[in-house]
Amino acid sequence: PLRRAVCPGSFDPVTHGHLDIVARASKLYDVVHVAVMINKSKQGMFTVEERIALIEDCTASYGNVVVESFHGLLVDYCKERDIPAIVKGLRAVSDFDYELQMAQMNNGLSGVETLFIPTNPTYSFLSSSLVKEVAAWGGDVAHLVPEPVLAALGTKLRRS
Ligand code: COD
Repeated sequence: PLRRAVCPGSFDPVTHGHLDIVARASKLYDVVHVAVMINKSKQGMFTVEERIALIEDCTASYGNVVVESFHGLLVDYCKERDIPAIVKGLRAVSDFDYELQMAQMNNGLSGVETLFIPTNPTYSFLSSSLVKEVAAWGGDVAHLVPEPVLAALGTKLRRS
Protein backbone atom coordinates (compact mmCIF):
# COMPACT_ATOMS: atom_id res chain seq x y z
CA PRO A 1 0.00 0.00 0.00
CA LEU A 2 1.02 3.61 -0.54
CA ARG A 3 2.61 5.32 2.45
CA ARG A 4 0.64 8.48 3.20
CA ALA A 5 1.14 11.50 5.44
CA VAL A 6 -0.72 14.75 5.99
CA CYS A 7 0.65 18.28 6.44
CA PRO A 8 -2.24 20.18 8.06
CA GLY A 9 -2.60 23.91 8.59
CA SER A 10 -4.47 27.11 7.89
CA PHE A 11 -2.17 28.16 5.01
CA ASP A 12 -3.54 31.72 4.98
CA PRO A 13 -1.47 32.04 2.79
CA VAL A 14 1.11 29.32 2.13
CA THR A 15 4.72 30.47 2.70
CA HIS A 16 8.19 29.18 1.83
CA GLY A 17 8.24 27.77 5.38
CA HIS A 18 5.21 25.55 4.73
CA LEU A 19 6.48 24.55 1.30
CA ASP A 20 9.87 23.54 2.68
CA ILE A 21 8.14 21.08 5.04
CA VAL A 22 5.77 19.75 2.33
CA ALA A 23 8.68 19.28 -0.10
CA ARG A 24 10.72 17.37 2.49
CA ALA A 25 7.70 15.23 3.48
CA SER A 26 7.04 14.47 -0.19
CA LYS A 27 10.48 12.82 -0.39
CA LEU A 28 9.71 10.58 2.61
CA TYR A 29 6.18 9.45 1.68
CA ASP A 30 4.50 8.12 -1.46
CA VAL A 31 1.63 10.61 -1.15
CA VAL A 32 1.48 13.80 0.91
CA HIS A 33 -1.92 15.32 1.64
CA VAL A 34 -1.93 19.03 2.36
CA ALA A 35 -5.07 19.61 4.44
CA VAL A 36 -6.42 23.15 4.68
CA MET A 37 -8.31 22.89 7.97
CA ILE A 38 -11.41 25.07 8.08
CA ASN A 39 -11.70 27.15 11.23
CA LYS A 40 -15.10 28.84 11.29
CA SER A 41 -14.10 31.17 14.12
CA LYS A 42 -11.03 32.48 12.28
CA GLN A 43 -11.84 34.68 9.29
CA GLY A 44 -8.83 34.52 7.00
CA MET A 45 -7.48 36.89 4.37
CA PHE A 46 -7.86 34.24 1.65
CA THR A 47 -10.88 31.98 1.07
CA VAL A 48 -10.30 28.27 1.46
CA GLU A 49 -10.66 27.89 -2.32
CA GLU A 50 -7.99 30.55 -2.91
CA ARG A 51 -5.63 28.89 -0.41
CA ILE A 52 -6.07 25.51 -2.11
CA ALA A 53 -5.45 26.96 -5.59
CA LEU A 54 -2.25 28.66 -4.39
CA ILE A 55 -0.94 25.50 -2.70
CA GLU A 56 -1.77 23.39 -5.78
CA ASP A 57 0.05 25.86 -7.97
CA CYS A 58 3.16 25.80 -5.73
CA THR A 59 3.30 22.01 -5.18
CA ALA A 60 2.38 20.75 -8.68
CA SER A 61 6.04 20.06 -9.49
CA TYR A 62 6.48 17.76 -6.46
CA GLY A 63 4.34 15.16 -8.24
CA ASN A 64 2.82 13.40 -5.21
CA VAL A 65 0.92 16.11 -3.32
CA VAL A 66 -2.87 16.18 -2.90
CA VAL A 67 -4.48 19.39 -1.62
CA GLU A 68 -7.88 19.30 0.12
CA SER A 69 -9.89 21.24 2.65
CA PHE A 70 -11.49 19.67 5.71
CA HIS A 71 -14.06 20.81 8.23
CA GLY A 72 -13.65 18.83 11.43
CA LEU A 73 -11.02 17.11 13.49
CA LEU A 74 -7.67 16.30 11.92
CA VAL A 75 -7.91 12.74 13.28
CA ASP A 76 -11.17 12.25 11.37
CA TYR A 77 -9.52 13.48 8.16
CA CYS A 78 -6.77 10.90 8.77
CA LYS A 79 -9.22 8.10 9.59
CA GLU A 80 -11.34 8.70 6.48
CA ARG A 81 -8.28 8.48 4.23
CA ASP A 82 -6.33 5.84 6.13
CA ILE A 83 -3.43 8.25 6.84
CA PRO A 84 -1.24 7.07 9.76
CA ALA A 85 1.11 10.08 10.04
CA ILE A 86 0.91 13.83 10.54
CA VAL A 87 4.02 15.81 9.51
CA LYS A 88 4.61 19.21 11.12
CA GLY A 89 7.42 21.73 10.98
CA LEU A 90 8.99 22.95 14.21
CA ARG A 91 10.25 26.52 14.00
CA ALA A 92 11.44 27.08 17.53
CA VAL A 93 11.05 25.90 21.11
CA SER A 94 8.01 28.18 21.32
CA ASP A 95 6.19 25.95 18.79
CA PHE A 96 7.01 22.83 20.75
CA ASP A 97 4.66 23.22 23.73
CA TYR A 98 1.48 23.47 21.69
CA GLU A 99 2.60 21.02 19.00
CA LEU A 100 3.40 18.40 21.67
CA GLN A 101 -0.06 18.87 23.20
CA MET A 102 -1.76 18.44 19.83
CA ALA A 103 0.41 15.43 18.95
CA GLN A 104 -0.47 13.71 22.23
CA MET A 105 -4.16 14.58 21.92
CA ASN A 106 -4.32 13.30 18.34
CA ASN A 107 -2.48 10.11 19.27
CA GLY A 108 -4.81 9.55 22.22
CA LEU A 109 -7.88 10.13 20.05
CA SER A 110 -6.99 7.78 17.22
CA GLY A 111 -3.45 6.41 17.41
CA VAL A 112 -2.22 8.64 14.58
CA GLU A 113 1.49 9.54 14.91
CA THR A 114 2.98 13.03 14.53
CA LEU A 115 6.45 13.49 13.06
CA PHE A 116 8.32 16.78 13.36
CA ILE A 117 10.72 18.15 10.77
CA PRO A 118 13.02 20.92 12.01
CA THR A 119 12.43 24.08 10.00
CA ASN A 120 15.08 25.30 7.62
CA PRO A 121 16.66 28.08 9.76
CA THR A 122 16.11 30.50 6.88
CA TYR A 123 12.38 30.27 7.64
CA SER A 124 12.35 29.91 11.41
CA PHE A 125 10.85 33.38 11.97
CA LEU A 126 8.29 33.01 9.20
CA SER A 127 4.54 32.76 9.70
CA SER A 128 1.48 33.52 7.56
CA SER A 129 0.31 36.17 10.02
CA LEU A 130 3.63 38.07 9.91
CA VAL A 131 3.61 37.91 6.11
CA LYS A 132 0.10 39.45 6.05
CA GLU A 133 1.06 42.15 8.53
CA VAL A 134 4.28 43.14 6.78
CA ALA A 135 2.59 43.09 3.36
CA ALA A 136 -0.36 45.16 4.62
CA TRP A 137 2.02 47.92 5.68
CA GLY A 138 3.82 47.86 2.35
CA GLY A 139 6.85 45.83 3.48
CA ASP A 140 8.68 43.53 1.08
CA VAL A 141 7.75 39.86 1.47
CA ALA A 142 9.05 38.68 -1.90
CA HIS A 143 11.65 36.42 -0.27
CA LEU A 144 9.11 34.83 2.12
CA VAL A 145 6.37 33.59 -0.20
CA PRO A 146 6.29 32.01 -3.66
CA GLU A 147 5.50 34.17 -6.70
CA PRO A 148 1.77 33.24 -7.03
CA VAL A 149 1.21 34.15 -3.36
CA LEU A 150 3.04 37.44 -3.78
CA ALA A 151 0.78 38.29 -6.71
CA ALA A 152 -2.35 37.24 -4.81
CA LEU A 153 -1.34 39.36 -1.79
CA GLY A 154 -0.87 42.35 -4.11
CA THR A 155 -4.34 41.85 -5.57
CA LYS A 156 -6.02 41.49 -2.14
CA LEU A 157 -4.29 44.48 -0.62
CA ARG A 158 -4.96 46.76 -3.58
CA ARG A 159 -8.67 45.86 -3.33
CA SER A 160 -8.95 46.53 0.41
N1 COD B 1 8.64 26.67 8.81
C1 COD B 1 8.28 25.37 8.92
N2 COD B 1 7.03 24.93 9.15
C2 COD B 1 6.11 25.87 9.26
C3 COD B 1 6.37 27.24 9.16
C4 COD B 1 7.72 27.64 8.92
N3 COD B 1 8.09 28.92 8.83
N4 COD B 1 5.23 27.91 9.33
C5 COD B 1 4.29 26.97 9.53
N5 COD B 1 4.83 25.73 9.50
C6 COD B 1 4.17 24.41 9.64
C7 COD B 1 3.93 24.04 11.07
O1 COD B 1 4.06 22.66 11.18
C8 COD B 1 2.50 24.38 11.27
O2 COD B 1 1.89 23.56 12.23
C9 COD B 1 1.90 24.11 9.89
O3 COD B 1 2.94 24.46 8.99
C10 COD B 1 0.68 24.93 9.58
O4 COD B 1 0.89 26.27 9.89
P1 COD B 1 -0.33 27.30 9.85
O5 COD B 1 0.06 28.52 10.59
O6 COD B 1 -0.81 27.45 8.46
O7 COD B 1 -1.50 26.52 10.56
P2 COD B 1 -1.99 26.44 12.07
O8 COD B 1 -0.86 26.47 13.04
O9 COD B 1 -3.07 27.44 12.21
O10 COD B 1 -2.60 24.94 12.03
C11 COD B 1 -3.19 24.35 13.14
C12 COD B 1 -4.03 23.14 12.72
C13 COD B 1 -5.04 23.53 11.64
C14 COD B 1 -3.12 22.05 12.19
C15 COD B 1 -4.78 22.65 14.01
O11 COD B 1 -5.48 23.72 14.57
C16 COD B 1 -5.74 21.51 13.69
O12 COD B 1 -5.33 20.38 13.56
N6 COD B 1 -7.04 21.85 13.54
C17 COD B 1 -8.09 20.92 13.17
C18 COD B 1 -9.07 20.68 14.33
C19 COD B 1 -8.49 19.68 15.31
O13 COD B 1 -8.26 18.53 14.98
N7 COD B 1 -8.28 20.14 16.54
C20 COD B 1 -7.71 19.34 17.62
C21 COD B 1 -6.20 19.41 17.62
S1 COD B 1 -5.51 18.40 18.90
